[in-house]
Order: sequence, then structure tokens, then C-alpha cells
Amino acid sequence: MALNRYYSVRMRSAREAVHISGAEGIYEKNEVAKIVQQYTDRAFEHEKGRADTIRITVDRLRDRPRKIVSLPLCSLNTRNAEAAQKAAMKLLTSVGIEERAVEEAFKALTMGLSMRGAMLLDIEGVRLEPDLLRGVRVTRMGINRSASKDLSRKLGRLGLNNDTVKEALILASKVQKYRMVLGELCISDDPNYTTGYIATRTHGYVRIPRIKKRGIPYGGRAFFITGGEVMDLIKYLQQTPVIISEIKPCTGVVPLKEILERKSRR
Ligand code: PML
Repeated sequence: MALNRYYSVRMRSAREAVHISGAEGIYEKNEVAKIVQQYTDRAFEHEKGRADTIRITVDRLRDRPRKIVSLPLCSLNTRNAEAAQKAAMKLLTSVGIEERAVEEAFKALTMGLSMRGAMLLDIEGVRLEPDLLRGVRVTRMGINRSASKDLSRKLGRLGLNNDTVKEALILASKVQKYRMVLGELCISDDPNYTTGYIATRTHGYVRIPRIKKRGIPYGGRAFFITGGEVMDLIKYLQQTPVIISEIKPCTGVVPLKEILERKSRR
């Protein structure tokens, strides 16, 4: 049997043991050296400061990556954290997640601890991840060349063609592909990055500006999940290679009401 030609490339950088940046993708062998160089440059040039430790891991994938379609992307125009939280609440409860679960997630994500991975909550807000301090890291995801070009073009029209948005959309699309996941809430832990998002299969990837005040150095991700085997979900999130091969529409600001009326088109 021919060897799989895909490699997972992951980077994490830190300064004085404090996390600065991370990146990951799935690439063909002939692209790996160039990507390692790009990730290294990125770690050195990050606005949070120059990294003093950069860890890059390259693993050949045993399984062929599963090709998936991205979530469609749009933005709200929320004015402040209160409006952002209300919008997030409406989006998440509209897919069956209970208010108390969303409240629990906001509480945990804004209490001042940043976990490395995502927290898992059932629809009532009970935490399900085996390691409550580390959470669950989503890895083994990427985008192929033609989809990446298409995504850059679509995001470029919105002034959003940057690694942060691209990588968050790739991650959210992988996560929502698993049926047990009903929704995701993300607040960046970058103190200068105040846009978060909600992702659901019904509404797509909805960017939520001003979800936190500038200067707050914590955040994270919460995945809301419904009945099923949690360990199978964790295995999927951490080990199943997934590659985005098609990009759904990316639109600018859409009123919340319109998003809530939208049914899944995927
Ligand atoms: C992160 O990885 O820090 C979270 C990024 C959230 C991106 C939200 C967006 O601008 O679409």
C-alpha cells in the first residue's frame, strides 16, 4: 500500500514559558520545509513578543485526511461585551443548548484562567472533558491549496484575510462536522483581539466583535455537546485528519435576526 503523503505540522511558541502563538496545518511532503520556515518567522514576529522557545512538530499522517466543506462565515456588529454575550446566547440556545450551559461557559472563559484546549459541556452546562485544567486540543486539520486561495479571496473582500480568522474557521469547521457537537463559543486569549465567534451547523461561523474588552489576556473555547461517546469525540478532535477542500460563502455584517432565521444550507 502506498504511504500517505500528508504531514501534520504544528507550532507552539512561548516567551519565558508563557504561550505566545500557535499554528498548524496538513501539508504534502514537498511543502513541509517552507511551512516550517513560515511558522518560525511567525513565532519570531508575533506582536505579543519574540518567542524564546519554538516547538515545531512534523508527523506523517497514517490516515488520509477526510475532505470537508468550511462553515459559511458572517459577522455581527455587536457594540460591547453585553450585546455580544446576548447575541451568543440567542444563537446557542436556538440550537437546543440551555441558557445555563452558555452562562457556565462564559463564566469559565472569563474567570481568568486560559486552558490550552477546549472545554466540553453538555447542553445543561455539565463539564465533560477528562482533564478540566488542560481541556481538549483540536489538532490534525488543514486546508488544501485551492480552498486556501478561495478563502483568501473571499476573506480579502471583507478585509479579513489573516491567519487568525482562517485558522479559526478551519478549526470550527472540523469541530462542527462531528454530529455530537451542537455549537462552539470562542473568545480569543489575545489581549488585543476582541472578536470572538459562535459556530453551529445551522448558522455557520458567526463572528462577534467586542465580545471582551481590550487588554484582557484570557479566553478559550467551549464545545457544547449532546448524547454520544465523549471519548470517540475526543479521538476525532485530536486524531482524525481533516482538510478543508471547499469554501462556503463569506459575507460581511448580517443582522442577528436574519442569521437566526437562516436554516442550515449544508
Ligand atoms: C484565537 O485563536 O485566538 C481565536 C480567534 C478568533 C477569531 C475570530 C474571528 O476574527 O473570526
